Amino acid sequence: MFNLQQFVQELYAKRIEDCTNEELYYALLSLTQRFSGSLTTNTQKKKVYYISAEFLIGKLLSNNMINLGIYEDVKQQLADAGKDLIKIEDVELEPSLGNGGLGRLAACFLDSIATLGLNGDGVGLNYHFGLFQQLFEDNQQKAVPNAWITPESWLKPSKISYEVPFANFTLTSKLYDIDVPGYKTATKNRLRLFDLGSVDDNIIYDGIEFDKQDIFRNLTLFLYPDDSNREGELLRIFQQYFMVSNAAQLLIDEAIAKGSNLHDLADYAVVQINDTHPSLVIPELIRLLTERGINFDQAIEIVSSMTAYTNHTILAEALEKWPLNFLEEVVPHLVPIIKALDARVKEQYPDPALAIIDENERVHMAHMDMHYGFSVNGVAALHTDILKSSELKAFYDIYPEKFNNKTNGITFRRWLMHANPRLAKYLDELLGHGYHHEATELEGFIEFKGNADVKAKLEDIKRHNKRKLQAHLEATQGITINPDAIFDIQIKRMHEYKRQQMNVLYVIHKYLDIKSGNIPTTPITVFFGGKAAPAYTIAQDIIHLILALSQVIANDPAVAPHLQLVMVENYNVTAASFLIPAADISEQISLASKEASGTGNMKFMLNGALTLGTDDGANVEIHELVGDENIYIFGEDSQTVIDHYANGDYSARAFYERPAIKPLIDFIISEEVLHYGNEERLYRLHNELINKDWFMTLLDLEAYITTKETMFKDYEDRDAWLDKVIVNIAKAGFFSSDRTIADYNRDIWHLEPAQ
Ligand code: 26Q
Repeated sequence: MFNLQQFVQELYAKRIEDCTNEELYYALLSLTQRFSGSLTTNTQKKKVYYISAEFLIGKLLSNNMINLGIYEDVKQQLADAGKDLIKIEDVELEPSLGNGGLGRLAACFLDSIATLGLNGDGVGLNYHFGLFQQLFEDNQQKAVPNAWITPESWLKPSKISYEVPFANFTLTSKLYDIDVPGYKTATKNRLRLFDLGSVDDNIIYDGIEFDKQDIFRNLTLFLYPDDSNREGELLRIFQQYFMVSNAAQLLIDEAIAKGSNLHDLADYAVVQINDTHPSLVIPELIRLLTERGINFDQAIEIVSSMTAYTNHTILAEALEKWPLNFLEEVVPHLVPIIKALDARVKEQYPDPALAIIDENERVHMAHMDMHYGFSVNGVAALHTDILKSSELKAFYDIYPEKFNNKTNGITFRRWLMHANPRLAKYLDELLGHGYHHEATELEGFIEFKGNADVKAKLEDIKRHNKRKLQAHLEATQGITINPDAIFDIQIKRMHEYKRQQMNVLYVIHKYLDIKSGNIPTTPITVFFGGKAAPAYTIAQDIIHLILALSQVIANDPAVAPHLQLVMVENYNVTAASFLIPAADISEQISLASKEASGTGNMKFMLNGALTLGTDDGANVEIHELVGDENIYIFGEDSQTVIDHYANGDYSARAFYERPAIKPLIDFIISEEVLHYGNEERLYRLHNELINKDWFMTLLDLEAYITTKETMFKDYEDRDAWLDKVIVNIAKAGFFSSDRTIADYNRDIWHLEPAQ
């Protein structure tokens, strides 16, 4: 038993009772760092370098204390002194070093790599500002800079520094490390974030605008606030090259230190390329090896045997294709290498679909990865199948052995133990601790189907979590919610393919239905949370509609007691950990074929929410695991959707004309909504839905409404509903990122675990 009182006494010469939450946060930061400092770093010969432009790690205090095995103890000792850990956690600024799923996945993976005792570091950039902070003003999103670095933080400066050559200058990097302790392991790994000393926040003006050309001062200033729409491409290339050149130099140095002669580099290092953002690591490694005396052919062979690529999307606009002349402007020394790689491909495969450099002189980063890496994986079974059968079919035809699926996962340390401690504790009581290390042991929970005591306890826990969310929203946003309502939650980046707009149309349907006298048995609260890329106009319009509509409803006394619409401000990892445990309904309603996997779906299921979703991404696997009875699936399947795109035969207008749909769409530009809204935004969205609707909202709208109504009806049968909840929790074990990482290691990395 560790004595926190004594630690605090030595630090501040006073008792816990007399400390502010801020003082206690810094005490716990220092305590946690002391504990993780005593772990040894993994030293196995071969190491995975998980290179990623994003690591959405979120706040680290509690997560690290859980992994170090001191969380319960510290929480109790604080409580004994009248202090609430939740309030202390408030002091920590969230490192939002990612946009969404891809970045959060990287963070879960680091936790699991360390937990499995594998030798593997994350490598990325030390952005001074994470994803912008979202404010709502005049019912619109406003983006402001989101600082997270404080004088005392998790970042530890290292002595490591590299020279990174660009066309007209060379930059000198500086490496910072963040410790990554595994769950109750004796070893740790690191997140290695490269920075540039000359970066300067004085170049920021007007929100998150800054001078995009001043590379010395802006290189690591901001994470790109961009989820598939982009701007400032040159800066993006500067960032990517800076990241991968540092990573490549680091891995070569570490391998040499362990005895590599570079010809055997693949015995020391394997690189996982997280989407195409780090793809320049391939030509960079080839360049560095040839500089060190290895001939070009051999360098290609070595690099090809140690690089593996993960694809996270089939959206064409998100696949990076850099103009060759941009690369010439930023990294001219890589261009001859890329051209040579392309020439070899063209010689062997004349099919233009396989080229690295296309006829418009654009460099297809994913093509380079597939030709010159040894593994290509999708992130859920359906996604990998679609890659093989359509999006990347030309590559699958020539390299079938490279393709493999790795269904995503989530770390249960953060998304169960930390976010939902009551549920975790209850599962411990019923099942023991085995599932902490082997998550599929949660299956044992199935035995408790039909058990009235267990169901009563689950109701209790959900209610407690709703109250926790209630307090959080009251404190952060001044919003009052009803903890007796059904909580229906859609939280994720704002994007048309995710179809938040379809959910809003349901809310309009429900609003009109209540007005016509159909009062729901239990009040319904629909929550949204999500940021929109600043350049993504329609996504901003959808946020605007949600905010305006929430005012229409709140100000209508006939409806407000029965229906509430809440748009959570600044949705981030911290908000997610309050929202997910409180949910009854998990909205996973993307247009089938478009959501590569989704990982929120897994978090909700684990926390006892039932999924309302399309057969898309990992929903398909959730569906298979829990069975038809325990999930609410609706809508056209992925093949039908793919055919609609191929035939160009979807007509939004034809659906709009249907009597069940027209009044819902037209309500967007009704007097009621316009009273709180902006005419330009609302008319633009209205027009988009009728005349374009690229992501086919209206195709599934009627099925969605029907299925959601069924769900609300089923909610009333508490007994049957809670049986479904039990099945969902019991089957969630498959989605532990420990399983995903074990799969990556078995099929791709082949690392030895620590002894
Ligand atoms: C690209 C070019 C220029 C600037 C930015 C970008 C960019 C940035 C972020 C492109 C894509 C992203 C993020 C993608 C992402 O989060 N994809 C999600 O990955 C999850 C983990 O695999 C999946 O679960 C989601 O389905 C997928 O949407």
